[in-house]
Amino acid sequence: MARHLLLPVVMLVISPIPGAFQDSALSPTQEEPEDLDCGRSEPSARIVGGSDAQPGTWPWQVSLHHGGGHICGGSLIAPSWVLSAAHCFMTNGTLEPAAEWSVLLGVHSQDGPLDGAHTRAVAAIVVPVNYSQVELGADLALLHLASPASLGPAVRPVCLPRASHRFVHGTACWATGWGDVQEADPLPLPWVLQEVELRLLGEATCQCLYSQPGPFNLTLQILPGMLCAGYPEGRRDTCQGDSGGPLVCEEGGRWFQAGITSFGFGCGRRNRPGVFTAVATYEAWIREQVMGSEPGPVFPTQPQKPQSDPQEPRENCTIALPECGKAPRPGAWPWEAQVIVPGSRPCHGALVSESWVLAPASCFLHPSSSDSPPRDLDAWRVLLPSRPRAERVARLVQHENASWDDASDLALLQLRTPVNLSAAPRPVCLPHPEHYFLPGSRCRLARWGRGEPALGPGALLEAELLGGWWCHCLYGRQGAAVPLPGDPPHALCPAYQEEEAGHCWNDSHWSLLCQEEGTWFLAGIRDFPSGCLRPRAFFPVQTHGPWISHVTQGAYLEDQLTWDWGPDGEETETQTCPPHTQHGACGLRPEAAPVGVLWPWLAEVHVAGDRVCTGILLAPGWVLAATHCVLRPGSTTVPYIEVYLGRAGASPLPQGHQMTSAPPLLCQTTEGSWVLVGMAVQGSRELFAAIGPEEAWISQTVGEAHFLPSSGSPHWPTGGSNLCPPELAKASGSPRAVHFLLLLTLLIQS
Ligand code: 4AZ
Repeated sequence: MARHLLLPVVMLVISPIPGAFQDSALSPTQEEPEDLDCGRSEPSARIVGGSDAQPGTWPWQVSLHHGGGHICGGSLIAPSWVLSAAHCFMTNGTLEPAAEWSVLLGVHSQDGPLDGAHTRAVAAIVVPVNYSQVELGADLALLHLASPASLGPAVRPVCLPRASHRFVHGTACWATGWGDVQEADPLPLPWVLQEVELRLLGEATCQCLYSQPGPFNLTLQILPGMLCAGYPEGRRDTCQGDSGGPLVCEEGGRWFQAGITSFGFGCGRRNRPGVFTAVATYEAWIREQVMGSEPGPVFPTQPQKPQSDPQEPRENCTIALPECGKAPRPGAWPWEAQVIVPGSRPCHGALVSESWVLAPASCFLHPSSSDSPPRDLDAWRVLLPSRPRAERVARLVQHENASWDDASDLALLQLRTPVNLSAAPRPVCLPHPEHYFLPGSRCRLARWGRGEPALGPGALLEAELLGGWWCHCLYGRQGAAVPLPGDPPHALCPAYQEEEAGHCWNDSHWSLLCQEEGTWFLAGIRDFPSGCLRPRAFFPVQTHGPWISHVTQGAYLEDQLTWDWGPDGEETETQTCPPHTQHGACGLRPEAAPVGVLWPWLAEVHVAGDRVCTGILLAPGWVLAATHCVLRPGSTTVPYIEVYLGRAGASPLPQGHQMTSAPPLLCQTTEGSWVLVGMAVQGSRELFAAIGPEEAWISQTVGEAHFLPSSGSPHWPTGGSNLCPPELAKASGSPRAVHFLLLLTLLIQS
């Protein structure tokens, strides 16, 4: 991977590519004198999804060091020449000094003493003049060694293909390197060279895959001089640190270097195979650079020319679909796992790969010894859908912050025997850290952890995701910056219908599943301890994607599938959160309000079964309404009153009812909070009684009512204080009667 250093250029050559895209002057059948053998390795027996190579299998593989560490791979093509990728040596369009690089040859494990390996200094680095960035091709470089390598069983050159050489697509070839084993997951000690078998993909197939919108909705143009290798379903691939290394294919008992690891979108992602520099295309350029060097690289004639042209125009274009997150119907979750620990109730988790189940760590933490879980895993069992017998557990890995951070209350359980994935069991998809679940996404709650669910039957558990700004500000701090779409959020807020019940369940046992294009993602776990604050917020799972991938080496992290960001997606300015009360941000209006609720503090006050007037929610227990609406003229007895929250304006009033009072007057502050400034005078839609003069009375009666400071908000009429009704949005709540106390005022009497 290119590093970001800007260094002076010393002894570097940039050279043109003569006839880069055409055949060389040598005819393909013409045999050259071969004073050097190539492409032979000891018969024997990361790269993503690879395994340890045997020493001596890939004797041309070299490691390029800079600043004391491995940066890129390369291949020995002649005693004094190494082939690699241009992007390894370029920073901001400038080549780095050759003197800063060294080449390690004959190395297997890069840990400890490098037995049998030797190092060479680099005399010069040559890069094609037309190289600018990896996506535009010509990503190759030649390193001239200061002194020739000592050839032996562990150090031998690879054969190079002529421009006329045809590699048949579908051929199984091998990529090698010391690169990351997954995105952002370095090869662990002892840094043994990794190998992975990759299939060559025809240009049309590769272009078809890269034309599918992928991460960030991007597509890529595959250019002449590039070749692709891998699988539509991903999972086996090269990754950062493998760049510059070889992709080799065996023909007639010798290994030919078909490609140089160049780039890709991420590593091992679906429909995003690795992109390599097609070495054959650059035969002439390579010959030109090494001219006069003896012995030079060897370009043997292709042993057996394929019968038909493998680059024929018609190739099949089969894109891979997600292998995770498919459910026959909502609620029938094929990843539902129950972990049975003797002596306690089952703990609900989710299958995330063939071998791993994700569940809350709190299920397995002993209350007495909070940080050391019991390790008698022999008796533990995992129940999975459609599996006749319970699975046994081999290992429990807790998140390092599990015991003190609710957002990290996660553990991974490894099954002793991997399960065959089919319709069931099937893993749930996990989001990458940059996933942005769109407001309005269709979600469901699913059981999570131990204990009885606080909600009723499954039908009630449908949920819709609310806007990130609104959710963040409701739970975040006043003035806190709101994460932009694509930055990991701190909370995910689904709006869903709860049972009719006066209680607020505090320690719920739910996870949040969200759907994109029919594929379910585990988006959130355990809601925030939020009392009665609505909507509820879940801890996002996406921040844990790298940890889950690292532990499981194969959990199904899936790219975002819907990208219709709408106006939110265009937002690039940092926004800050409005003022807060003890109940959350006040005066916040949900952007994508479900069921048409625009003003979450508006209440319907139903009086004695016939009249309806507008109320304003000031605090969890208090609604402000106009006296004329509530009391009959001359009467002092309070009639029977019901207050409906979360539906004002969204649903029609019951038959025979009519709204008796006009809506209140709200003004928005510069920070975005809405402030109640007036209540409509009886019979008028234009005249309002100011709230300001009643501040003392309201604040004495309703301790928790939140008043904004009267200065600094030039947006509303002066003459009164500025009352901000706390946001207690029961934004999606079912219409239901709440028998809260009414704050009945004599505020508005004509
Ligand atoms: C890199 O950053 C890199 N999956 C190399 C190869 C691939 C992606 C990234 C292909 O060097």
